[in-house]
Amino acid sequence: MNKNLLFLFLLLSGMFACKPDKEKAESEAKPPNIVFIMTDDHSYQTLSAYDRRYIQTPNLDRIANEGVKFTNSFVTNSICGPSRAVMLTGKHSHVNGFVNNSGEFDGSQPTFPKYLQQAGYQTALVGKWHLKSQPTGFNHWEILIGQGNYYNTDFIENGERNRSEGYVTDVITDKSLDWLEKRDKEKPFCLLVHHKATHRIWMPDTALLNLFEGQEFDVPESFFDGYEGRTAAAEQKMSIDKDMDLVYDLKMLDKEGELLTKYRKAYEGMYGRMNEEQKAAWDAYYDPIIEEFKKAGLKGKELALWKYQRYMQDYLKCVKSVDNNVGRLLDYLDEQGLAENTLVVYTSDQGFYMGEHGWFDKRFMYEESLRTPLLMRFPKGIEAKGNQEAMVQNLDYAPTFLDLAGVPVPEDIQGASLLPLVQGKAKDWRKAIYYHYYEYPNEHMVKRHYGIRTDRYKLIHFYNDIDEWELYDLKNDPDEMENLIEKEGYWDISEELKTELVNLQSTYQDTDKATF
Ligand code: SGN
Ligand code: CA
Repeated sequence: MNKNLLFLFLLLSGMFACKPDKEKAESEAKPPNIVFIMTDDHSYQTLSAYDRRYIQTPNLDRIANEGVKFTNSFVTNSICGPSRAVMLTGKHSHVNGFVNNSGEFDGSQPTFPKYLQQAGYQTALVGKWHLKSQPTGFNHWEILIGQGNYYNTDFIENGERNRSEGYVTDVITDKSLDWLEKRDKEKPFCLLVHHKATHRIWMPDTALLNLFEGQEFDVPESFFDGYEGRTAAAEQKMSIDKDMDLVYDLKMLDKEGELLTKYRKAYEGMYGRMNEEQKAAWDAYYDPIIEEFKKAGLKGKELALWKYQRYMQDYLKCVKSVDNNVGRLLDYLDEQGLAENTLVVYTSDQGFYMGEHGWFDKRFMYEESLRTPLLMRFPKGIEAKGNQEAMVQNLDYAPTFLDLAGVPVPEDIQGASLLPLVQGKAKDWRKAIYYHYYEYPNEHMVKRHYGIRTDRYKLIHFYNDIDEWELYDLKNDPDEMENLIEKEGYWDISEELKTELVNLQSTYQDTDKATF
């Protein structure tokens, strides 16, 4: 070996020899990173760490197995923009001002990304935003326009509009990985990966179209609910049977143009975004189903059940893409030696109905949409694993992130850090949660309501153009089929809950319900 080569060899081997130690020392000294993955409308029923009936999600389950699964995780207002605003601010909708999807988020208010920035974090947001105003508090952002599209969607990147070819769940992950690669590696980071999936109209990746071939999914017991004693439930417009559009939601775009449904045109627009290759794969899968469907001439209950099966097929394939892509992110963290010093969070902006009560969509304070999946894998140093049963809300994410980063949680934040809870150090924890939904009259026609949930009971007041109370015993009636409000023997319980509800409204300063 000549002298120069020997020198180079020694230099390189020296670099490689000391790199792991250097990285180790750095990661020990650095505040933990945060990867906050959120999907849109992903139900806990379709995440196998919670429910194994419909799909296996091994990558999401990995977060649960290596971390904490929150078994009683709820939102405060089950709708997209408002849920996101609650997460960003740690404050209820009436406080952060974004009460329904028609609003515009006041981006001048404090949010957890801003506090983290001030503490030296690099912050980034990739994917769905849905808050109308431009994101604030991020060093980098690339957001979908409104709901975005499943195929070849447009993004706004730091103000500029660009189209990205491909399937949206893959693209959002690619962009997230890209940012992780390019970030300033000297600083801790907080990355928000916010997927469009599994939002309506549940367009699967063409690569996964043949998944679940021939599979029949179990129909929920409450699928043919008659809504007795529940006026608001009876008057919604989110029924699989009556409101799910054959062409738009279920992709029955027949070439003959005979299925002239209300939203056929809208679907044509979405289908039209696909390139020739994507369309060919799409048609190869759906065309035979369309043909068979037209021949079958289904009606009544048979048709409703057929719609349910088609809905599940499409939705679950979207879930599968999410799971695969979460796997890519977790692998990247492993490969880069980042896993140990990173909090990984997986959640959805709310839950969703998979045919329970005959529905799709969300909004109601009933369990399927009040709940949301929540999995957290904590960085080294925080020994937290297994199931956490205390009632937590999306209100708690902001203070948890701040607490983890060593930032004092501001007094006006209404949620609480989950760190003491998961470490078994919480002195006392909430015994009841508060909920308030405002988006009425609007799509799906779910009436305005607010309510309280304890570990056993739920009391809801529907108001605005209706004045009705509902009471459920979640232990004896987990499907919430029987409204007990007028039933003998429940008077004391409902009075106690009403008092507690008023207390919560005063604690959270939600006393003026007529404002919005
Ligand atoms: C869209 C959907 C609705 C959905 C809302 C809110 N219709 O308007 O079905 O309830 O979003 O969803 S669609 O025809 O545009 O798909 S949210 O998750 O963004 O709040
Ligand atoms: Ca949503």
